[in-house]
Amino acid sequence: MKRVLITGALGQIGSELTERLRRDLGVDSVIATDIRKPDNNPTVENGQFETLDVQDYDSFLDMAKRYEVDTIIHLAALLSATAEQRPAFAWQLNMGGLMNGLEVARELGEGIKFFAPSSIAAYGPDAEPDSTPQDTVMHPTTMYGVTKVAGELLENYYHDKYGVDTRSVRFPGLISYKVEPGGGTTDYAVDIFYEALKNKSYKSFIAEGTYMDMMYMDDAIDAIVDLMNADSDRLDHRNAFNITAMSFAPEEIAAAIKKRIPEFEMHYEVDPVRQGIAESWPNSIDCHCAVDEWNFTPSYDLERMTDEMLMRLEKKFETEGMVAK
Ligand code: VAH
Repeated sequence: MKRVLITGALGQIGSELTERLRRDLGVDSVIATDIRKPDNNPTVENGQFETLDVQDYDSFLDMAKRYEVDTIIHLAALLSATAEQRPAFAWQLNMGGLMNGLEVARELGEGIKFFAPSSIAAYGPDAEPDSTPQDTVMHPTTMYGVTKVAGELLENYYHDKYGVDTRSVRFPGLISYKVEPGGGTTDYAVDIFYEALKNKSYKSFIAEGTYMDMMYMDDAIDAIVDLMNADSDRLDHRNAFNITAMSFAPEEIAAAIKKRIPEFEMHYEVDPVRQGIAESWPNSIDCHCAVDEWNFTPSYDLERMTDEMLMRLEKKFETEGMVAK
């Protein structure tokens, strides 16, 4: 990767990936884009930033050519819960944006690297729920999951037919402190930290006993960079590799927080829509292909992540003047 265009750069993943690539490649080698250009935002202020609607193919192609990029990292998409509320728009944005990105990569010529994330949401309720295999039935029952399976197939098509160097991972739920996620089913595992510090209690919209794969954001960013730098010839499952760092249920992350904040109380007010989405996903996935093909090695487990999140959020609250009770 020498010059990278990132879409959805203001999002939970995009903001941290932009910061990392600016550090690794240099500020002038990263073009961060998103649909809007907010004031006082580090992703906008700390390097090259342009507004881009990924549904506008001509603007997408013009920007990629103008900056002479060799890599496109396409993150602009709706997440699971929002997509379930607006399925038609989710298909239009998630698939229209992805198609435009792949067409831009094809137009730029052979060997352009292209990353767009898939998700554990690509699986459905008829897949083996525990240690779900890399290669198995993919019958998602959410619009988000349908766009993820279709996206994997599209990325493989553009690799096989046009030589676009497409690569992807099936992300689990991602936990971070810098930019809050929006519209996801796994967002409870981020919200709980904010509420634990602000109110010493949390009302979970996901029920006890609901296991989902999760990962701390530092491991997710490392995974994207490692995959994009991996030897292309080793990549059999390029779209898309299962990756995960841990699997837990709400009561387990609550217990980890309670060990550090004894007065913390966990309550439940289950959201049937997001609970239904969560129940259609695996409890845990098998990621040996990522380990074998590009040495995937996460470093945060539940305990280490809990320490990190509480420490980082306490500092964030202090600098932003938020009250941690
Ligand atoms: C979501 N955070 O909840 C995303 C992710 C595996 C979950 O795709 O929609």
